[in-house]
Amino acid sequence: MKIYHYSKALAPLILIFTCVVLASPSYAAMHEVKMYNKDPQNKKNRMVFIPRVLKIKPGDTVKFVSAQKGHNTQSIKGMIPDGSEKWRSKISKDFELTLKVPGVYGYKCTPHFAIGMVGLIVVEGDNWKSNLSQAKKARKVGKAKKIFKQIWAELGVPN
Ligand SMILES: [Cu+2]
Repeated sequence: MKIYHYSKALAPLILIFTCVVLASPSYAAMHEVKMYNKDPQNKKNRMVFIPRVLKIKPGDTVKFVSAQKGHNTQSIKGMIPDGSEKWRSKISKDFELTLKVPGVYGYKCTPHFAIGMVGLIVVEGDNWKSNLSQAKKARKVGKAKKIFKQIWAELGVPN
């Protein structure tokens, strides 16, 4: 029987594949950052990314969810590590981003940068602080300056 021979030939391969998957030390995780006009937990918090600070492992994916319309995510110039790629998503669309290089990644909502709609992703690793001082020096506008001061304090690396 052909089918029998076919599955018999595949069985070792399937076994090997299963072992490799199970033996992997960790799966790349998926995280969510939601984009809101108003924070559902605190209505006074307007135009926000929730969570504002997110720590992930190298290779993890962040999904920016357009929970309320009118927002996007864009890396801030000078606020991502060397060897990583800048990004800019479309307004009111979900967007997935996979980050591999340890470091801090500052980002903004393009239309709401000046009113402080910013966030930070930390990709953990021994050298995650490698671009920290550069990120702190990068140009920020309006209320984003104040929000990043809060973010550095939250991270335990105040100015
Ligand atoms: Cu926005």
